[in-house]
Amino acid sequence: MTIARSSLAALLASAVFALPVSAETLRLSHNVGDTTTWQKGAERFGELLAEKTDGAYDVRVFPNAQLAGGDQMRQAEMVGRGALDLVVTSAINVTPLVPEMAVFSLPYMYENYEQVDATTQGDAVGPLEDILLERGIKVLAWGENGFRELTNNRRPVTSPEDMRGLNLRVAGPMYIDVMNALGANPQQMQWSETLSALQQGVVDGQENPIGAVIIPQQVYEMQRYMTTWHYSYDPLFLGISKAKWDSLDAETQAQMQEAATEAMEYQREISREATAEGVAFLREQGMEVHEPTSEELAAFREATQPAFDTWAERVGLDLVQSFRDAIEAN
Ligand code: X2X
Repeated sequence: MTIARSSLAALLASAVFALPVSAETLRLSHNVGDTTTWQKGAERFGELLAEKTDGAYDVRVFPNAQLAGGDQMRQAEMVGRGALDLVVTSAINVTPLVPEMAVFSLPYMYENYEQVDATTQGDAVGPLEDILLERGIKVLAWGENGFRELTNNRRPVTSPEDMRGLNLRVAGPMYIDVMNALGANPQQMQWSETLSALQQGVVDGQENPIGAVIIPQQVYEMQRYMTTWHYSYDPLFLGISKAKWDSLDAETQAQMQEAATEAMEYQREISREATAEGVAFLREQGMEVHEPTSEELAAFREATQPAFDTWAERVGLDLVQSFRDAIEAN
């Protein structure tokens, strides 16, 4: 009896010790749907973090900016003051808080992915990471929304003249100026409201990256024409609230950093793959896709130059130059 009882106690004790320490769940907010590469990158981060910390941490992903009441620009500010642990969002959404973040998306800043990587995967982003840290956001890694392409329901767009009078949904303030320079009628709107606005014809069109957003969010079901004009590039970043980061021990920080780097590398890869296969897929779905010639691209670049100049001033000419230097050194 006594023996049985003590072995039962031993059994119970070992069972208790065998249970994993209960995990701390971190909340991660992003502002597009759960079918996107943003979601997949965020989920991959959670898996890797759980793996590397032996289950001490896991991540719950909340799409569609639902933790910020659907307001995609509010997420960064919430992470900054510690109201959210983690965010995956695009640079555009941070421009109200940190105008310098518009540097990536200046019209025709980049021609290709090599130029992009020369900045986002190198030292050029250092000053931006410093500014974000001052605002309470520690950047862990850079991912990719992508080159933003135009879709609309009115007509094929092959020149700046075709843009005149198009009612376009845009994500942020810089794109208002860019679209005005092209003679379109831009309107800032949450992404969470855009799909229904397109469906109901409230706006004629929008612009977003093919692999990360247009295909997974089935924009092709509401839009007939696309122009792959690569007019603006938009990176993502995975960031953590500085307060939360500072509360972690050095080992956990290193594990989290690794998880973030690997997850955003994966996220960039799947976004680029989906984009590369995307135009053929969109044509199969019935979209009419125009891939501009270099002369046509030059016309768009020239027409958007005034918006570039205005926003280069706002961003800071030194920062713009440092990006150009990094691109050229590549
Ligand atoms: O709102 C958009 O267009 C999106 C999803 O690309 C951004 O978050 C900037």
